[in-house]
Amino acid sequence: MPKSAFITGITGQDGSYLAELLLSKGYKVFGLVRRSSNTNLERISHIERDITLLQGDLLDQNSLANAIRHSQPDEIYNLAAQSFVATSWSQPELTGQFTALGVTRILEAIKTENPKIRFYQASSSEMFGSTPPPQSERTPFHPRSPYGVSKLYGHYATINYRESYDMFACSGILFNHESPRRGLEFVTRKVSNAAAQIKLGLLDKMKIGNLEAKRDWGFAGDYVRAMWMMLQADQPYDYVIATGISKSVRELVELAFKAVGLNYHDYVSVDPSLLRPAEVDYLCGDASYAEKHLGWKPAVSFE
Ligand code: NDP
Ligand code: GDR
Repeated sequence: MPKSAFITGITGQDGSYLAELLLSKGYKVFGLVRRSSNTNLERISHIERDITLLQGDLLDQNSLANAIRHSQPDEIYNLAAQSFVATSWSQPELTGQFTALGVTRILEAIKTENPKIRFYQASSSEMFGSTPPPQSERTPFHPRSPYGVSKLYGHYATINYRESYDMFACSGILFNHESPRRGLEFVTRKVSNAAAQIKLGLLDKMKIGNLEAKRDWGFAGDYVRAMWMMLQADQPYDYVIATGISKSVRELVELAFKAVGLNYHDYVSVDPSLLRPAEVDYLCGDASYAEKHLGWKPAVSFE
């Protein structure tokens, strides 16, 4: 029997790469999509015929239980979230509903439908917030946004269901990971897109927020491999997934503009309205535990 997997957030960046990976391993893949007046399947249109999409929403407990009953998965990957940190200040309550309570809803649905299902929760380096690097599984959390606070709730909910009900529930504490499928509002796509448009004469200038924030940026394709590896392990555990190399937003901007033969100083200006109420200044992960226990290593570098 081929294994089957159910992915929430399948229409997002990570969901699309994970679905591809699982299909390549012979899985039957189910994905949760929420109803919208416009289709939103660009990232999975190339594999749409190979997967089964089920309607539901992290805000609706019943729809989650129905989707699990229908798909009978061996593994569930909870990737759905309000994932844009900046928006979490303007929509803090909704962010909590999706990103925090959504995790409890899906854990409850698993507990009721089949507690033997293996569960992956998409935790985040944003949970470390202001705690200085290097950040590992043993680093204390201090989130700095409603998003980070919500992710921390989901993280501890996952640990709590593992400890209370003996469920195979893991969290991957993933540092930033990017790709050509990244949403345009995130800084890597915003910058690479603007550099390309300016080069082509389609845009004059780019406004940016904090140039000094430092992030540990990896490639989404490498990171979904880690998610899958966590659910194949003998025991459930939580793992930091990162490259161990941190760069500033300024270095990212410089590199992107240089790649198209431009000097960023001529095109980029800081717009104070893009600064966040509280910033996460410096993230750099230590993924040595994942390397030792899962054999995971990133293949794609920042450059
Ligand atoms: P995206 O923003 O690209 O995708 C988010 C997904 O969640 C989309 O499919 C979206 O659906 C879905 N979604 C949002 N709200 C709901 C809801 N109420 N019900 C059902 N589905 C919903 O995120 P990424 O792929 O980048 O990230 C995946 C997960 O990993 C997220 O939980 C994110 O917070 C977390 N994470 C991401 C990191 C990164 O660097 N990318 C790092 C660490 C953690 P729709 O298409 O309808 O909007
Ligand atoms: P982040 O990603 O908040 O780390 O969350 P984002 O790309 O939005 O920001 C990274 C850093 O760049 C700074 N920045 C800007 N960011 C955006 N989006 N737009 C700008 O114009 C800009 N200027 C400077 C930010 O202040 C920040 O310091 C991502 C998401 O994928 C989360 O879901 C995930 O949990 C974390 O990564 C790990």
